[in-house]
Amino acid sequence: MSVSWDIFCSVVDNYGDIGVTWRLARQLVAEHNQEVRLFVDDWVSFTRIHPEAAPEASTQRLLGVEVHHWTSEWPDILRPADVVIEAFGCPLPAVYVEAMACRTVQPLWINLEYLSAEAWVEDCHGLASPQPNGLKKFFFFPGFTAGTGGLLREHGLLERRQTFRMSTVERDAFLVQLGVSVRPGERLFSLFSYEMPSLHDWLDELTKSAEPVLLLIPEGRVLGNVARWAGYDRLMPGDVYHRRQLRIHIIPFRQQDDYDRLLWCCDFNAARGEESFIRAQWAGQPFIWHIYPQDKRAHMLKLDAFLDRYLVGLSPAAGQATRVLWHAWNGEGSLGQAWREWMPYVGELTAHAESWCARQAEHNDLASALVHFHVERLSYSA
Ligand code: TRH
Repeated sequence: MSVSWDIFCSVVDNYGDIGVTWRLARQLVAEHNQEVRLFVDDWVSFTRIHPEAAPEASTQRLLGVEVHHWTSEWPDILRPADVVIEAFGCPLPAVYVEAMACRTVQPLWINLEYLSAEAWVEDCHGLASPQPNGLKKFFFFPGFTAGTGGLLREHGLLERRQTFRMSTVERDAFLVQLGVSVRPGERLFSLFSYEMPSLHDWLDELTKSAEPVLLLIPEGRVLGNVARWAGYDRLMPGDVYHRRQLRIHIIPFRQQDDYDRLLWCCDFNAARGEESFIRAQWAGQPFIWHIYPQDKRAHMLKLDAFLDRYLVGLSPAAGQATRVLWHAWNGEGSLGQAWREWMPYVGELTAHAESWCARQAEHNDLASALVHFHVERLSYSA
């Protein structure tokens, strides 16, 4: 049975909001045969992660998803779908909410929440909040345990990753497309982060690495820090910089599936926010997280909540070195020293990253969990 879904995305900043909703929309169509409309208020961000979108269009069908540019002029002819998702609590248009309440069969209204590894998430996942118009809004939390909605993971993702990794032809062709040439013996790292005042400490350490490192950096907010370290005014895609054991190559921002391939090419990935953080986990290689900063250091609680889960199974020394490194990466502690002290454990972390990935893949994925949630609600109301 094909069910209709409306997903609303208001871009707060950066690419995480649209990154999550676009991936979810695609997956609902491709794997669950659902009819999906995605309403996004920031077309520029959308075209960055999906450059095939026409720059000026207000509505387009892309990979089976009907994508609408959501502006303040809401076309009130649109009938609400069977399932309505407000991503990250974005307020829906008032006329749309009125129309939801008027439907004969009430739509399932879901607030898709931000990702957190904190324990309280399991208690709140799936809770209903009665609304003044008689509808109920359900809170749906992604997460890392069976008691949450799980993580976005496409069917066959890990198998595709494995095939890609085994094929030097595919990998080399992809890197050529990026304009990157790898020298013999180079380890590949990727860096996607926010501004990082202490980045120079890490770059200094990389110049002294035992093996040569090629650091691939998609254009974005961290480039200012890299440019200052390298002694340039600015850096652009295509720029290459070399100092001792470290080569840096700035690459263009690519569509989402290419970002996955980039992660799969690398021995170490630095990710950020929410979406790239999850994708780095599916890459099954050691990674680090630049968490989205919040007031009163609230993000550090979230960071530690994730680490409390992630570090289970590592030796105490590797776990401690990883925690110290992740804190330093997020501005707390000396990054150079933390990197030096973490490096001896890289082998252990490599094996651990793959087993974490396999354990996470045992949980239901987020899109399937949402479809299942809808089916369950239908059977309650039948
Ligand atoms: O961009 P982010 O920092 O996004 C967010 C937002 O700031 C949001 O408001 C905040 O709440 C959230 O973080 C926690 O990081 P994120 O979540 O990793 O999203 C980046 C997206 O960009 C992700 O879908 C991957 C994609 N991407 C590409 O498609 N191509 C690229 O080349 C790169 C580097 C990323």
